[in-house]
Amino acid sequence: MPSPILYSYRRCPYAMRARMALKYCNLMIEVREISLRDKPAHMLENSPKGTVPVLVLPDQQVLEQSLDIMHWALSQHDPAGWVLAAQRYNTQALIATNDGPFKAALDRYKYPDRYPDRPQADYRAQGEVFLAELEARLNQYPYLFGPGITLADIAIFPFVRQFSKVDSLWFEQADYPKLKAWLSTLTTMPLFDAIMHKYPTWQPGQAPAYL
Ligand SMILES: N[C@@H](CCC(=O)N[C@@H](CS)C(=O)NCC(=O)O)C(=O)O
Repeated sequence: MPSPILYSYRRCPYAMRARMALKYCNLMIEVREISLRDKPAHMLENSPKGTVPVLVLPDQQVLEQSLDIMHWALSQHDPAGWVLAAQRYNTQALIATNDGPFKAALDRYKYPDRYPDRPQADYRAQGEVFLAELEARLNQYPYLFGPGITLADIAIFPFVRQFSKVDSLWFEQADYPKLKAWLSTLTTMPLFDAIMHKYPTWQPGQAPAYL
């Protein structure tokens, strides 16, 4: 049986969360690293909206939202119970805040030239509303919804990581001790290291590379 095919972009936080779940569930997944400026025809045929990640299953079903890919992966195999834990809590609202207002602030903070209406520090302050919410949660437990990782931690940390890297000197001195410890735990997991492997940009006809 052929493997599912993942169109991915290494530095995209949506693709990172999908790769984390796919690697964790331990299936053979073909990874096709793309260039955002030159998207493969096969990817666009399957998902004309042109964002990554996209997962094409052997039965031709196409999953084109990172959260759908995570849920599909965890429905295949979820050894540490990321979904079960997530189902007990209202993780959806926190993920929606991440993907909505926090992501909007992150884009503006990261690319202030594209959003000249306000100074960069205002965008950072907008993002900090979410960081403070996470810090308050992490004051109670090491992960966002308790003592163990849930899908929400994996869905959110790539975006916080990106925020932390916009101005790492600022982040280092910022007063979010629990958030920093959480981010450090997640980014030093062997799983994260594995999904950040560098693949050359995929070309049609190339021998498959696997996650
Ligand atoms: N809602 C989508 C968002 C994915 C997304 O926006 N990915 C960005 C890269 S981080 C992308 O592919 N943008 C298209 C482009 O830049 O051409 C998901 O969750 O998968």
